[in-house]
Amino acid sequence: MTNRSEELFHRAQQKIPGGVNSPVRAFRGLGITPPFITSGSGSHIRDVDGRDYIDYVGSWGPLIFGHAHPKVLEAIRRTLEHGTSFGAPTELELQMAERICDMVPSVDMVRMVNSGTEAAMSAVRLARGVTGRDAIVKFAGCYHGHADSFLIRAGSGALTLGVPDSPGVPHKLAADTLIADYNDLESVAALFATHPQRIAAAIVEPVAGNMGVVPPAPGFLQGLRRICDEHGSLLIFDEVITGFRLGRGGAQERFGVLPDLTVLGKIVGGGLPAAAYGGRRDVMEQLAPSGPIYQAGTLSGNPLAMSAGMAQLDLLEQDKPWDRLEGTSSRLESGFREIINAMGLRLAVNRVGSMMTVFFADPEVKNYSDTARAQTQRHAAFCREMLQRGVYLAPSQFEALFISVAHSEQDVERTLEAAQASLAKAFTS
Ligand code: KE4
Repeated sequence: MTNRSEELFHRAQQKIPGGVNSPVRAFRGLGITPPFITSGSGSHIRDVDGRDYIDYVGSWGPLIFGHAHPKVLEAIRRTLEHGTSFGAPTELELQMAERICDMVPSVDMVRMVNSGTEAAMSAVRLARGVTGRDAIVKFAGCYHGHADSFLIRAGSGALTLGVPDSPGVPHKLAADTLIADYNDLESVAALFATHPQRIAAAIVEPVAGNMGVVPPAPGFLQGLRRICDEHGSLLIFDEVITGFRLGRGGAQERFGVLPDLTVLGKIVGGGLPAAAYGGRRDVMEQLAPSGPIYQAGTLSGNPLAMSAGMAQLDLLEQDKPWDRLEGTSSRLESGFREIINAMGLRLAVNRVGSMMTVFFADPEVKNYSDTARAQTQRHAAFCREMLQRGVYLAPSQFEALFISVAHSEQDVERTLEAAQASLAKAFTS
């Protein structure tokens, strides 16, 4: 039986590479046609064939209050009445800047851009410009978007596609990206010792989300801070996922480590294209037009995106939902652990706040090499079974699932029922 998603996907592949505008959406890891989605409401999405799913992708993290929150939609509608974009300063983007600086502990000044990639790329250029150094340190399995300097053993889609180094990245540029191992301070110290005075910055996901969720080991982030200080390098936290999700001030507040620059995205745009980078005033003021380091963007600070993002940040400030998110997320985690133990399976469940991954690997996954042992085919079978049962998970072992304020106890119980049956199928077929 062909369904409408299959028809649309067949057509899409004629006009869009792989039929998608971002690789992971193609469900290559699952080997099935991706459902084409027509609508979302709260914790649910609906596909073109009318099937309903409990959604744990949430547009890959932005929708911490779920789909189509009335206050977000209303904010966009209100702004829409006056136009869509001016390419000029607006009070809305000033309000967003003031709010980000108020919420994120290390951010004194901030610049809006349109994607996490653009924010991370710009933060790295700023670090290089300020320090006069070319090299950066990133971590195997961490993903900071698709800018050339990052697609070296990247996480997320690149990891899933098994393409650790993307064609098209100039080898000369790749040579300035030094790869360390997450949670391994010795590997970081060794790079700094080998490349004295060359490293502009270390960029890290303070909680890794793109190799699946891998929490920072105790002292890891503090160690990065110390090493960067010792070598006159900047520390960049990529909080595109963790910002505003792990608490009002994100991972830097939760773990008590202040970076020099912070990259933000996803939640800050409320589901519209917006991202940001910010940090120390003395560094940020080096950006044009106040300084010599150039970065620009036609739609940076777009009024509609600012309205959606501010509406979601307002909801966070009013509802302060992080304890509630912790309750829902810990129930999901403990439910998975109970099922896994009852079935005698050796799977790992990694969770920090409302970001979680069930690894089809040994019971402990603490770094990139641990994730590489995951049984991706069994994970894929599990996700296919969950989809059949109306639960929409990231179609890759190397992604996080996101719990939103909209996920109900009923959603969690239904998810756990589906997981019990899906795990049984994945481990018997
Ligand atoms: P975007 O350019 O996709 O807006 O952001 C890049 C980015 C930067 N930093 C972190 C920590 C990120 O997780 C991301 C993007 N995340 C992926 C999913 N893990 C986006 C999904 C996709 O590529 O379609």
